[in-house]
Formats: sequence, C-alpha cells, structure tokens
Amino acid sequence: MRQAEPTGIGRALSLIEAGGPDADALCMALAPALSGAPRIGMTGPPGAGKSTLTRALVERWRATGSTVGIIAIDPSSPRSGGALLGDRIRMDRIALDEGVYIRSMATRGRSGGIAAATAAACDILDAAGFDRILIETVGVGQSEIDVIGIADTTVLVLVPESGDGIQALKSGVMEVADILVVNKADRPQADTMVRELEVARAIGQGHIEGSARRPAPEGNWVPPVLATVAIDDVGVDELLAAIEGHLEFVQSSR
Ligand SMILES: Nc1nc2c(ncn2[C@@H]2O[C@H](COP(=O)(O)OP(=O)(O)OP(=O)(O)O)[C@@H](O)[C@H]2O)c(=O)[nH]1
Ligand SMILES: [Mg+2]
Repeated sequence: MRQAEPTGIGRALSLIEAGGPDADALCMALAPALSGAPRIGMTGPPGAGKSTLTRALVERWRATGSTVGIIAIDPSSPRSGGALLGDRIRMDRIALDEGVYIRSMATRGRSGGIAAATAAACDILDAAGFDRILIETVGVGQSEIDVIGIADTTVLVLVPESGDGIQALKSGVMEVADILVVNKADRPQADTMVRELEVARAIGQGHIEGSARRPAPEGNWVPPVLATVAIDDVGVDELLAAIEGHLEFVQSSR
C-alpha cells in the first residue's frame, strides 16, 4: 500500500468502512507508517461548491507536484447514487490523474463514530504517501464539527443566497472554521454575505465591544473571509494561499 497502489488503498478503506476488529488492527498497524501529511477539511451545505473548489485546488497542488488523496463523507444523511455520481463527474479531470485518489465513504454504522472512521481513512491516505489529504463533508451541524476536528485546516464553504450562514453560526461550525468562503460570488448579495461573515467572526471572537472593533490578540489565527467563483476559477489562488498559510500557522504553533 505504501506505493499508493489504488486497489490496495481501496481495500484498506473498505475495511475501515466496515469497522470491527480488522479495522482497529489496521489502524494500529498504520501508526508507524504515518508521515503527518496535512489534512484539509471542506465543509458546507449541499451544493455550495465544495467539490468544484476541491477540483480547482487539486489542480494547483498537482501543478506543483503534490499528490492529493480525497475522501468525501456525508455523515448527516444517506447519499443518493446520483449525488455521488455528480461528484465523480465534476471531479473527472482530476480523477484520471494517478497523483490523485478519490473515494466516497459511508461511515454511518461504524463503531467508534464518524470522526474515528474519517481519521482512520486519512491515516490510510497518509501511509499511502499522499502529500495533501482533503476531506469533503456535507452539512453545517455537529457531525461536521466532529469530522472537521480531525483536520488541520478547516474551510467552511457557504453561498450568498442561502440562510446557511445563520445556521452555521448557530451550530457552532463557524467557530471551528479556519477559513470562511463565500462561493458563487457571481450571484447577488455576495458582498453583503462577506460583510455579514466578517461581523459574525468578530462577534464570535469577542473582538467587538459595543461598536468598537478591537484587533485580534497577537498570535491568534483570524479566519479570513474569501469570495470565490469556483466554476470560473476566481479566488482559488487566494484560497490556496490561505490554506497553506494556515497549515504553516498550525505547524509553527505546535
Ligand atoms: N454560479 C455558480 N455555480 C457554481 C459555483 N461553484 C459551483 N457551482 C455549481 O454548483 C453546483 C454544485 O457544485 P458542487 O461543487 O458539486 O457542490 P458541493 O458542495 O460539492 O455539492 P454536494 O457535494 O452535493 O454537497 C454545480 O452545478 C456547480 O457547477 C460558482 O462559483 N458559481
Ligand atoms: Mg461535493
């Protein structure tokens, strides 16, 4: 598996998906093979553009020679085959690249929880030698927060027209996000949403007292709010820079 042989990786991931003693044994066996490849979580409501952004990011990583392993997880609802197929089709350009591995995972019944299964799946991709590991998960609820807890860097993808910003704020997923993205910025109200998120972020971090803004305490990460148009590749360079910047921040504060 260490030579990133796709069928071997697939078998290992199926074992994790199934759970049980074999999965646990595999996890133990993997530990010495881990190199600590960065794990990036992409979460947000259905259809926000997570897969389109993922593809755009992967193309950039590949252009600089980095290999990428991707796990797509839907902890909150059973996914239709159609949705999975949609993911595959949108990712088709990168799916043919042997430096990229994509796998959708159902982790519902797995003992030890979704987060544990996701962590184990990431371990497999790490042991298989991928340079970057990306986890796509659908939703803005507690199970996303659990999944995202295993990522080094979490990107929350929202869209202007939905009320998901409010829901994200309520569920607390916004507080665990390291980078906030307003995708579909080609649509009306994107600027308003960016400003709302900036205010919500400031409130969440306790930087607003009355109307006076205080600067973030030194040494803390202030989640940037970025606008992207994933289908037109707009804002993706900035998103990549923010991700790599956060990964460096995490490394330096370890
Ligand atoms: N107008 C517009 N459409 C976009 C943009 N980004 C993605 N889309 C479209 O939005 C739809 C959903 O995109 P996906 O990338 O599949 O979204 P997702 O968040 O991965 O969706 P799920 O995995 O099903 O939750 C597709 O039809 C995309 O072409 C954008 O920036 N602007
Ligand atoms: Mg998707």
